[in-house]
Amino acid sequence: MKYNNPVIKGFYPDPSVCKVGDTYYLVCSSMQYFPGVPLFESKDLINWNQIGHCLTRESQIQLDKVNSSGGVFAPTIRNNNGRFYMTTTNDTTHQNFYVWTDDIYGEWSEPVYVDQGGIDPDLYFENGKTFFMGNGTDDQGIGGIVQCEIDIESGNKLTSSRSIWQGTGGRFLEAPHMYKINGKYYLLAAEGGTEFGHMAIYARGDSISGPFEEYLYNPVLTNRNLGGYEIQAVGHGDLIQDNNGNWWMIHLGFRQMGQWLTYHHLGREVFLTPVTFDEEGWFTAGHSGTTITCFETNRLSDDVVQKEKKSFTFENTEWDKDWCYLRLPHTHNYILEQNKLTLKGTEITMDQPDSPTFIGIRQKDFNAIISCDLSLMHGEAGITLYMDEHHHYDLAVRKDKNGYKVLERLNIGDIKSIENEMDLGSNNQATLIIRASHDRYNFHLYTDGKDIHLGSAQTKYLSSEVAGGFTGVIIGLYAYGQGSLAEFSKFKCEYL
Ligand code: 6LW
Repeated sequence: MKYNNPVIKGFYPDPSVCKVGDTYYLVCSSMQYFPGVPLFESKDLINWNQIGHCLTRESQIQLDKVNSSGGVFAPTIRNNNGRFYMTTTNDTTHQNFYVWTDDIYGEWSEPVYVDQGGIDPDLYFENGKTFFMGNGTDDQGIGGIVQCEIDIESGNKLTSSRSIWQGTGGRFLEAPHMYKINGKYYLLAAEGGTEFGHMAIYARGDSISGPFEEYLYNPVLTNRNLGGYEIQAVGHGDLIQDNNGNWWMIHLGFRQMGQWLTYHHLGREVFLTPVTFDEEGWFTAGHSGTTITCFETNRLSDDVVQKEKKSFTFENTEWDKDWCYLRLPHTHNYILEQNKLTLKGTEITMDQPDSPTFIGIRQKDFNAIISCDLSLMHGEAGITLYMDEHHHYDLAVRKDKNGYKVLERLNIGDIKSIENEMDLGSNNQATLIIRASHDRYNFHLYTDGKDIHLGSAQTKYLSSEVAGGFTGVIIGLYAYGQGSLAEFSKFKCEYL
């Protein structure tokens, strides 16, 4: 059968995967968004269903006023003796911690902190021992992949932190994961940075603490030399073995906007690449060490069909799974109903690293029609295409002393400009429509039976290459201004 990459589209970076019985579980990082760490399950590695989040309570994650692309960094999910563990970093507070649950559909524990610095923590369980590993600097000040043994009940370190591998010399050695396969310890990691130079590398050894022998042909997986190719930045992966004994890598990558448009605005996404071991126990990945859009494989049974949800509405999404808030939401400003959303604005704007009244769903593909009916009582409300506080495009209705108007506002770095506006008179209702393509957003208003084109803006100014950071565009519904009140209905995001 054939399957297409990415297997999870939109801003779902830094994936980690584990398998229990015949079910796979996957987590991603979530930065400044709440709830933190989206959690998915799958029976076949290509169809992933979001079942919740690991960090759903304020007591588990401190996101109040964290910087954009701060907060929750790369997680690892593992299962030991029936208990799930998810470990991650709050990069803003520089804390490494894990949470656990015995019920994957239920709540996760309070955080257990580990006193080892760095990012991208991994947990490895063996013979009653737990090893904690990340990238950073060890107790002697030596950088690299750093490991210690911990007490899994308390998170206390049982040994000092020791640097066990320095990688292959590429910049930003990160994302380490440990596996024991046929008696050898494999250490998988990433180098090159999470941008166009990204790659996956590995080494193996006879002891969990090294020394490790590097794979001769590293990087084992990278698209860094594929100029003009849609899929870029592959790296940061986790290995998983399927029911038939085949190995795969779940890893991040992104889709650039166009052949010669080296920008990406949909965030880092989840890819699946086959991995093959040779007789000596070294493995290769993908199509000659690259990840491609369509893999033809006999590893998945022919009756597995890759499904893709193309239409997202209030009615067919769940507020606590598909939608997210910025940082620490003021929940009393949101009334979430099955087919309606009511928002109350505050003085907090979307231009601040704070928690404006905002609830969003990831943009998952280039071509889309996003529409929503809006009824505004006071203030301002609308749809925003949100990358960060300095990079967002807003299509809004605003009330001022002369009545209501609809406006298109672009925020690109220090340029904040209302590009187009149109009076609605005393009409406080509008259908807002955004038509998205790979390189443009077009802003429309539907009123009095007419589709009015307000204006258009380039997608590239919302890309990571312009805005910086590690997130992707979120389609946000927002209200702004003390006393603002708005009702949203008939939301639809349809991918073409
Ligand atoms: C993450 C690092 C990375 O911690 O991006 O792709 C960082 N790799 O490993 C932020 O998501």
